[in-house]
Amino acid sequence: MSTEKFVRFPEGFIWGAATSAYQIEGAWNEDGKGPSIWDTFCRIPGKIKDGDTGDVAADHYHRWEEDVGIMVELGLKAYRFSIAWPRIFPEGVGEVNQKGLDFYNRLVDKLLAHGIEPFVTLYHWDLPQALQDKGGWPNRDTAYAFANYAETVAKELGDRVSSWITHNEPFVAALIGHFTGEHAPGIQDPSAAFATAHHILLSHGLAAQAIRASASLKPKVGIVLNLHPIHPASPSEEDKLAAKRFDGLINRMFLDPIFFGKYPEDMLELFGFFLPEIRPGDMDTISIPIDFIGINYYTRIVARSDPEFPLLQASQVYPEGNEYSQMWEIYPPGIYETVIRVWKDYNPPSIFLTENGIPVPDGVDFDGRVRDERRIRYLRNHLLYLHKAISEGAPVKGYFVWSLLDNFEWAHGYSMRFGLVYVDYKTQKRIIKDSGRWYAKVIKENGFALE
Ligand code: GCO
Repeated sequence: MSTEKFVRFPEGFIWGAATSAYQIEGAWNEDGKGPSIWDTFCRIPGKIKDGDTGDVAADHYHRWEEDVGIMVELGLKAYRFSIAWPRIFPEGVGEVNQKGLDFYNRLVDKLLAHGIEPFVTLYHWDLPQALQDKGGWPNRDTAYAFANYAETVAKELGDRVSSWITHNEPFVAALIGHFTGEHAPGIQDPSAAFATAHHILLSHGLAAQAIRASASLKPKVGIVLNLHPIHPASPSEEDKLAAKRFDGLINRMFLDPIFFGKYPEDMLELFGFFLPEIRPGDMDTISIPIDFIGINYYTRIVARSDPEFPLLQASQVYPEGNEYSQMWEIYPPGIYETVIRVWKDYNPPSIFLTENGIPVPDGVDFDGRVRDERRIRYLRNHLLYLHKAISEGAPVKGYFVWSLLDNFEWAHGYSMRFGLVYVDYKTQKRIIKDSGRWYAKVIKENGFALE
């Protein structure tokens, strides 16, 4: 008799993988595409490791058919990808570039032909440079330009696509793009960062309205946030306050306006003066009911009081003895903590885990295989905790691995590999890693056996 326990997911659970346009497409100036802020940023010396750019990336713009073939081989039920705004509107607004739309038309048709559900992200950080030249996200007009772009895409794809994500990780676009400056457009100004946060949130609400008004298939609209459990480094009151502040800035600053139509009081006290003008109606637009929330979960944050640290007077610590990847602490219970918290505090109609994954310095073995056992362990342990949240009732409908392919990891360039599929950047050859084979089996069996 087998004593094996099987971790079974709910019937119809949506197993997917995710990518984003700038990280995989390449073809940065083909078929009428305009430059994005990432095209510009990558050309500033010192911004990206080894001077890498997304000019070619994983060449997905040319290899998309092969890539869909790989998705079929893995048995994916869904594929989350983003649309490059500057392919559709090279100038951000104005004339539509039909060739750009056609690329995504072909991709969507092919996915559907194979029964793979497209989850479309409208903004994964590649703002048209032309809009940056007019002030970018700190300029309120960008929110209306985004709604116009969302409407155009929803009219074109909305007869076949039903799952729409307005934004990916507004916290990162706002704070890392405009406060730390490690991401495009590389600005270091707290007012620009909070103006970006507010205008992105506003544009989310405007885009949700535009999608619902223009798509012919009944759309499901959501937004993707990067969320972290925040733990105090010690039980001291100071460190608890530090954790509360981190939680405020990273989590509540985005969750509260979306679900409650207001910014958290403690954050307004700390940063209120950095916010731009909030016009009557803005908070209602931002809190328009959504169909799902997307959670990107990678790691937790351990916080301690740190008077030297700008904005928060709190900083992150990395406790010794814990397990780390090339980028972050590995903390599988955090996926459970995050899902339960979002469910209990915000009660969304449904939840998708829209990203989860790990960078591993993968290499190809002599026999052509990529044995990324560490990634398998990471995914398996996180899925175990996700399963626990689901079995307690959390309405999690699907899970997407970040990422389908190794790709351009922003300021880290090509030095971080997140893929289920290895990409040899010299030849663009793809190899399904052991984790990809493992994930295919999980999808097929709708779960996995616990050894
Ligand atoms: C993000 C982005 C991805 C990253 C991934 C790994 O969540 O930051 O959506 O583009 O590549 O998270 O850092």
